[in-house]
Amino acid sequence: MPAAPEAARTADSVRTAPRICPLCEATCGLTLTIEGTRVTGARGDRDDVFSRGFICPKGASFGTVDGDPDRLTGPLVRRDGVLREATWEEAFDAVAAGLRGVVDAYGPHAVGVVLGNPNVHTMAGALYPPLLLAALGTRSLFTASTVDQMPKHVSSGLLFGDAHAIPVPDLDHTDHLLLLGANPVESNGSLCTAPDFPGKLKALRARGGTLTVVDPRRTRTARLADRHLAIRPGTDALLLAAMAQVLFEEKLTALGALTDQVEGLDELRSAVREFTPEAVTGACDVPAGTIRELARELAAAPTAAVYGRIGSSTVSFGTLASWLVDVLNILTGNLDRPGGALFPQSATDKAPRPAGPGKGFALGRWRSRAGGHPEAKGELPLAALAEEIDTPGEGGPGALTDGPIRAVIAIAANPVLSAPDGDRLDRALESLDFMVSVDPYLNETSRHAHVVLPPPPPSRSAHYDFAFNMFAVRNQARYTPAAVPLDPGAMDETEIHARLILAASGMHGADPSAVDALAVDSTLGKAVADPHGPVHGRDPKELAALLTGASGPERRLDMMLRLGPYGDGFGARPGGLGLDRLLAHPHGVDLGPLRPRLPQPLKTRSGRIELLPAPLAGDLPRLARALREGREGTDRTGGLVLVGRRHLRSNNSWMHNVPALRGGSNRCTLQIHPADADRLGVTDGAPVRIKGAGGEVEAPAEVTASVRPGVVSLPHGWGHHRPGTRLRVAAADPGVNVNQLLDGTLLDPLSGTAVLNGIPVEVTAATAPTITTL
Ligand SMILES: Nc1nc2c(c(=O)[nH]1)N[C@H]1C(S)=C(S)[C@@H](COP(=O)(O)OP(=O)(O)OC[C@H]3O[C@@H](n4cnc5c(=O)[nH]c(N)nc54)[C@H](O)[C@@H]3O)O[C@H]1N2
Ligand SMILES: Nc1nc2c(c(=O)[nH]1)N[C@H]1C(S)=C(S)[C@@H](COP(=O)(O)OP(=O)(O)OC[C@H]3O[C@@H](n4cnc5c(=O)[nH]c(N)nc54)[C@H](O)[C@@H]3O)O[C@H]1N2
Ligand code: SF4
Ligand SMILES: [Mo]
Repeated sequence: MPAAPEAARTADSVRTAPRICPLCEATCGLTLTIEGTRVTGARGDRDDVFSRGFICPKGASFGTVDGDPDRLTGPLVRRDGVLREATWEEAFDAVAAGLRGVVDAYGPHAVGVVLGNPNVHTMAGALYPPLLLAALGTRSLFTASTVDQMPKHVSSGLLFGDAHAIPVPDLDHTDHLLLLGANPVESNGSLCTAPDFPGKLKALRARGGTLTVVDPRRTRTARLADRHLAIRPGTDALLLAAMAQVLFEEKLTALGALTDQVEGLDELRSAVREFTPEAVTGACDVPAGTIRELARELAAAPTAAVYGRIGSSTVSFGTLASWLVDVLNILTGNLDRPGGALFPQSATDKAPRPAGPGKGFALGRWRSRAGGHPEAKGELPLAALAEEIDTPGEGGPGALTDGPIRAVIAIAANPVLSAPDGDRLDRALESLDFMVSVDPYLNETSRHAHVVLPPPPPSRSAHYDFAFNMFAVRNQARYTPAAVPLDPGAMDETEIHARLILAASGMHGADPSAVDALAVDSTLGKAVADPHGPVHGRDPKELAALLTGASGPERRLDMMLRLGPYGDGFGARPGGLGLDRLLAHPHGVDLGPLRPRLPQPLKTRSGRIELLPAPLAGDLPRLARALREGREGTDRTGGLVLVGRRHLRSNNSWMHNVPALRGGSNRCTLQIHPADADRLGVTDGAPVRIKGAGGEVEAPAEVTASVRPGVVSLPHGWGHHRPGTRLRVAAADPGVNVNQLLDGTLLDPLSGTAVLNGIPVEVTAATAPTITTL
């Protein structure tokens, strides 16, 4: 566990400290200015081996995000229906009793674990949740992945046998980038960790490369491109399938080094035969000739990469689209080659095994109780959380059996805003026997908790990017210790997680360092038994004694680095990586550009890339049917279709409380094309009512030609009007919750991911509130 807090420094001492930014996936190195214990400034760290000084407006506001006065400084426990300040001991007593009561009465699956996005931005979120799930023995796991990237995990699982083997575009070297449903100029990129993504796109064009952006909105990224295709929402899978069809038809496939590593090429050729450009052009609203050109250019480019994100993922055919992205990379020989799409090798990955057949990837090993949704990667759809709580009864065959979920552990998760139908979830959470939130804010979700356990602000936490280094465009490793000591009475988030695990496993009150010790024992035990690993046959106790680090999490990081692909192997590979090296290099250790790695990452049963896995082949007829019936987006039949958007100065549901990041174009408006606005009698700035299957919301219209006709756009993460929160700034201009328009039933069937883009809505002009002049 973390060392005891150092004595607070004197208020007048001004110093700087490095801190990797946790506010988006770009993981920029920052230099914080610290006055006393307050972060008063942040600038890009020019010496950072990866980000080289880049910073965005969010990173520059690190100090105000960190020092938000609405952050909770100590735990809250519900007494007589009211959340009141309590000691950590009281809080964990309440957690232990609350969880125990539900597990004893209803069984482990009656405890739902909900993991939100910031878990991938904290060390705690990477190191402890798997242990929590094991301690509870629950399979009721819901995460932000099923409102985000689960389609990519499923497609990678099926293609490569490993749900985490996700190829990333080689941004620094590619000659040709086809980008679908992503707006990295605002989002700074996702499943492609690249500080200064916009600069990399500009550099690509400056070196003579080409950029094509496919997006129903003319985004800031689209404006940087050589070509922007304003596709009809929800139809990317059709576009990509047609490109694959053209590659086959025009004999443009050139698998190169991949030729002997794939199976199913002929089957794939027949599977996409019907998706000709001429067949899909009407649905996609992209000319057939353009689709052919896209395919030919992809084939002709010296190197090229296809990359798709949110807008091609959280849609009806998200898994098919995610798969087809890699299919195109494979068919053009661009997978696993420099300038194409490569598999990063992160320093905390397991040391590479010899290539060969693996266990493969299974889907639907169990099902959710109420909805019968198949699990994907061990998770159930976040969109189904509400029904798992509020629907009584037993599950069907293969379903979890413990009856409704009666307790929820929500860690860094605000599903009332980020998942479909927040009103229903709101009621469901309120009905629970027990709920605990690990969250710095009392917000739309944590207000339902019986216990709120607040982590300290990011300046008080050490940081290592376990998750994002797996998707980074350059291999590197960086660690920043806490920049400011813990405040009196605060608890490190790693310790909060460890104590939660103890409470969940009936060991409440034990020393939390026992959790790290158990994790170390288990990992080292496996490592010494592994004949291919660097420590085979050694004594785990001897290895544990060699670990360095001032805290349990540091020792675990040291262990993972030393066992990893660049590690010192506990002496087996002198000069290799360990925590010491990272501490000695506060700006990071560069591990070089992405390099070809196949066949080593493959874990399919065949040991090859399985181009047309059965679940995907089984989903293609659904795509064909939608094409025939014109169901892939209703704007073909005259209705409006809703898509989302992100703003550079936002972050999902939790950054609207920072004054410096608000205002300007960062507003919760409904973007609508002038032609649609005219037709509906909607004027710029006037309120409109938007109606979807799950409910209605009202927002000001923003009439703009940047959305294509037939499409409207609302951002997510807004709707801060609910009582009982402590978000004083956000509540003053709450915006509306776009996810209230959804009823939670629209899912990509293979991945259980909510359809958040391309959903039919009705828009009407709302009567403006009467303005009375006094
Ligand atoms: N309509 C629509 N809905 C969407 C999306 C969309 O594009 N459109 N995007 C989806 C996507 S991609 C995602 S990832 C989800 C995100 O949605 P969530 O998973 O809910 O994540 P956030 O809203 O980022 O933050 C969740 C909570 O984490 C807390 N938090 C912040 N920092 C920390 C920390 O250091 N520790 C802890 N313990 N908690 C912290 C915040 O206070 C907040 O309550 O939203 C999804 N919802
Ligand atoms: N500033 C900021 N940065 C963020 C976040 C944030 O909230 N704010 N969130 C972070 C998170 S959790 C994530 S997952 C990433 C996401 O990062 P991105 O994937 O870049 O997400 P968005 O910026 O929402 O861009 C998605 C784009 O898809 C388009 N789109 C919608 N429907 C379709 C469609 O059917 N087809 C196509 N081709 N395009 C479509 C939308 O118009 C939008 O421009 O961003 C991360 N970074
Ligand atoms: S781009 Fe992302 S990681 Fe970099 S400074 Fe901005 S918010 Fe932080
Ligand atoms: Mo996300």
